[in-house]
Amino acid sequence: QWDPNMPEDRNTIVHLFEWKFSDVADECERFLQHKGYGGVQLSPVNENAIITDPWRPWWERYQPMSYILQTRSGNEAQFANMVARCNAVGVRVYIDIILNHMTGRFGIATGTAGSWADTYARDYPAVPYTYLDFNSECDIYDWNDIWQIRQCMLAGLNDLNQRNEYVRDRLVDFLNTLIHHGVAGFRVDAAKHMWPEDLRVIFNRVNDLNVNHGFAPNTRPFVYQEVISFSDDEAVTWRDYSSLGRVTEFRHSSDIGRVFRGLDQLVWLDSWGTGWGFMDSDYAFVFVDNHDNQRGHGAGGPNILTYKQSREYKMATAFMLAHPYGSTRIMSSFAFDDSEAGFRNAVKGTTIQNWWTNGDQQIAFCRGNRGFVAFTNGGSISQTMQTCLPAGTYCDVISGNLINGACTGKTVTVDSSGYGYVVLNQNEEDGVLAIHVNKQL
Ligand code: QV4
Ligand code: CA
Repeated sequence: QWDPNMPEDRNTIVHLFEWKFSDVADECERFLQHKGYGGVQLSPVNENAIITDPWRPWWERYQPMSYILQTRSGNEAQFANMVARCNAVGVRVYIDIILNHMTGRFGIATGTAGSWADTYARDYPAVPYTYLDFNSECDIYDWNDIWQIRQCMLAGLNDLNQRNEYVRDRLVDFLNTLIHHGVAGFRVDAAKHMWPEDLRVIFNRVNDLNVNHGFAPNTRPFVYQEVISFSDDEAVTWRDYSSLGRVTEFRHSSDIGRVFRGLDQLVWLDSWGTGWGFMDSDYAFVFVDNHDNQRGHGAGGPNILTYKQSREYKMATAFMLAHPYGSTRIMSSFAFDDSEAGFRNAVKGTTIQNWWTNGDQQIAFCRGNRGFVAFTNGGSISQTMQTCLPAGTYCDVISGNLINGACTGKTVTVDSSGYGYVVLNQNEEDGVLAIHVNKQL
């Protein structure tokens, strides 16, 4: 389904890439609940092959050995404890699930739970899977050929056959174990490489979310599928998967990078979303960068912004969270700052109003009568603007925060007609100003 199953006043997932379960639980309790985040995405939690050349790379976690919950992040007991602690403070847990394949092919493999596999023979006794459970031993060389994309080996990884009832049962059992422990949904790795009709059967068979973890009866897991596609002319597009759940919108990642790198003008952001050729907002799962394109893997190329371009990255993240388009995720490498997520929670359910632009690199807009945000990617802003907010003095959550009733950053005083004097100098640390009803002096 398309709803992330978060508490009413929350949204936005934080990807805690490769974090240990005990650290995740601490983070939920100490920071994430207070900063208004709705959930965490974790790296794959089932046993993976131990890769030693190169030594223990991050991507070994994308080479499953079995569905035993034991990885560098912790074991099943630690997993169960973490999910319970996060749910108890209203932070939902989403798991990166690899249904498409098992390991690469390099002879005998040992896993993080001590399991053994013969990767050439495609023998995984810990599941168990044998060669009968896999598709052909072909490589994907033609990315316009749907059959190759789905039935051959992505990056040389042994490709599971999800049409096979035995395989379906193993995958459903795995997902049900995660649901039993209280997860709220799944990031579906390499969804593009599986037939949507097979995924439909698998998702339809998994249990409802666990009511003992605070989910309403009959709640279905949130599903967001990794499908990389930049044009609706490609062999596989978001349309093939949107009836199953949300789909990653990689054009959002690439285009937001272009814009805040200054390769495009902010003025064009008035049609952000379907106006830029993106999929419908209700199906879109969006982010500025992901764990792949942050590392030069996957898609997006040189446009992608990461924490290394800190000013542009922060502005792009602020824009993504200030804009109503899609369901959002940020990376844990992004400095944890409650400002933008608090803004998104405050304006949840409102639309964009009073779009303002100087015609070039400056924009501002209201989110209903609950929030107002201004951006500059060139030149200073210093003028009276319609903020749509009730009269009062508001604390800019970008340059500071409201602490014990005092604002540590800039303030904006709004009159009874909603107008306020907005100052945003081009030499400020962040080219953003954001005020909302929950941060009024
Ligand atoms: C190598 C050769 C192959 C050869 C193979 C033989 O390159 O040509 O056939 O050996 O065994 C690693 C290595 C890769 C190696 C492969 C198999 O990088 O060189 O192949 O293992 O041993 C992550 C990494 C990959 C990594 C993989 C498994 O990004 O580099 O591969 O984990 O460890 C497409 C897809 C999209 C995918 C994206 C990266 O449409 O679905 O590529 N994204 C997801 C994840 C990503 C993950 C995978 C899919 C695979 O987001 O993190 O790949 O689970 O766009
Ligand atoms: Ca496949």
